[in-house]
Amino acid sequence: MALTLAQLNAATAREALALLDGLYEHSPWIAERALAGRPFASMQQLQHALVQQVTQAPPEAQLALIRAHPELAGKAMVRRTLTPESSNEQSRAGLTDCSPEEFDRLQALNQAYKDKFGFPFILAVRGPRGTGLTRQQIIAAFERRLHHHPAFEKSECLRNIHRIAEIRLHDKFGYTPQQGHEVWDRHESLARHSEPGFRERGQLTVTYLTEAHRACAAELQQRMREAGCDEVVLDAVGNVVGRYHGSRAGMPALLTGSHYDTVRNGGRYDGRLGIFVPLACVQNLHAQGRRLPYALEIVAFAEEEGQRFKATFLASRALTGRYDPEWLAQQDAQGVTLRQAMADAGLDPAGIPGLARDPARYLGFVEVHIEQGPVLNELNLPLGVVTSINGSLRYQVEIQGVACHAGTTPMDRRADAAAAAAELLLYAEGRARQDGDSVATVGQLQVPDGSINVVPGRCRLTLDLRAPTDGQRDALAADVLGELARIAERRQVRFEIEETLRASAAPSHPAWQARWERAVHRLGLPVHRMPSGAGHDAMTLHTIMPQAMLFVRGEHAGISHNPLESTTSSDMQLAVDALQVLLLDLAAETAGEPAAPTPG
Ligand code: HGY
Ligand code: MN
Ligand code: MN
Repeated sequence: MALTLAQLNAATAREALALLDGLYEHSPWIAERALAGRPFASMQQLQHALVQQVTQAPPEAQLALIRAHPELAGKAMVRRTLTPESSNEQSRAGLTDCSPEEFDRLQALNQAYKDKFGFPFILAVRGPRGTGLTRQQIIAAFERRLHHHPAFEKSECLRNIHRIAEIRLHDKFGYTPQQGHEVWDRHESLARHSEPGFRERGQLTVTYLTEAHRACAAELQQRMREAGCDEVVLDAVGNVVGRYHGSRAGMPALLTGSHYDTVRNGGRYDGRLGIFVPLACVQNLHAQGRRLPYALEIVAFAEEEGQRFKATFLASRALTGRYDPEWLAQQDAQGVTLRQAMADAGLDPAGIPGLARDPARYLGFVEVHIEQGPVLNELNLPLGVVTSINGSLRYQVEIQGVACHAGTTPMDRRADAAAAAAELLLYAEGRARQDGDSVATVGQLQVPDGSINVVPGRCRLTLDLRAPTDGQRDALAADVLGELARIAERRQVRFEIEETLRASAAPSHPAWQARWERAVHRLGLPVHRMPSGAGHDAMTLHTIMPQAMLFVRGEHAGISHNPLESTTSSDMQLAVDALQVLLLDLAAETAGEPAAPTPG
């Protein structure tokens, strides 16, 4: 019989503790202390209370908790002395069916891990989808984490312990994050489309208007129709736009969405989560035959990452009327122009001006996105509310020195383009550090046609400079570009520089930020407000309409632009729930009903 919140809140302390038995391996003290916070308004609130007990516990108690766990495929499994929960989890992950090689590998990893860290390796083997990791994935995680710093690894073990407890709590409440599972699965399906050279290696790369990109567009159109969108179109720049009509004709619509292109060898959730979460909300409304008073327009933006062509955010800029026709002449690495790529994809640039949205016809823009950073992961919070998106500047630089013999040219006679670039890189790194919250990155650095025995005559590099305000961003850029000139003078090299992106910092609109805060609060979760270091389509829409974003926790310290990018179907479900609350609250507001109070 599934546990209910009412039952848990009404039980005696002893009964309640028994109802939560086994959540944390051999560690009832956590539930016992958390239960002092009853009554709980939601399972998420209970879960956060449990997490807080561990977070606030002294280090030795945290270590004891970790050490209370069995090894994976370890002695306890062999002797069948695992707790019922661990036995269930390890058997579901196939750890009871290891091949001799796998079993030996796991024993060796267990030993090496314990020798290095002094506690057992903890992994939520039910995985981010809750259905279980494969043995290969478990061994790969084991091998990867063996290289971590001890302090980080201890935190990673605690995060996995909380994930194990979360799944066990779901089991006790008979709770299934069903839409979270479906959203998770849709990411897996869309990730099947990847470009040659990456696909064969199991890597995800989808850049603007490639065949893989067009396959994604086709799948997204199908997903939008399946969800119940009344209109689905592929627009002139390749955006997939789904519209779920409202009940009040002529009322401004709510715009939402995110991008479906990726960086090279990127993650599966960057951008795409902000498409599938609102689609899940449309699916709910459609299944209930329910209409919001306003239309909901979901845009799967075709290009945000600026990978194939220099132009970045070009898809959302088309919607804000800031598409620059000169971009059409830009060429990709194979010399294909953007215009040609559009023609090959059957897209007509003549249709682009018509994509500009009239802000008067929209209430605003909301975007759901993975955090792409460590904050929520470290706080053990599934959701965060964005306060502002950092402003950014991007440049392409070519430094020209003199190619000459590596063996005969004395060190004081060189105009070494790569050495100049290296000096600039280190300066930019140090200068950004000075601000504390600025960032500077040289993401691409190459010596075209270089040779091992030739002093580099040319060096190409990119600069990505960001800061919470435009003023701070511009000061950083002025110093970095000034240093480039000084380095060039000193080293007798020349340089050409092209600004390829200038995106202003985008503070969240207070009313829309408050809507997200109310939604997160309504789920019984703490409201954590935070800036976005990453750029998003929301910063483009910001130029013509109010916007605010919701962040979803990433696994693996929130790593992103990396195949390790991950989030759980449980957190995806909470993002769907939060957006659902925002949509229904907005419907009530637009119908003249008072909004719920904004949390502190
Ligand atoms: O680079 C960014 O911040 C975004 O992922 N395009
Ligand atoms: Mn990205
Ligand atoms: Mn993104």
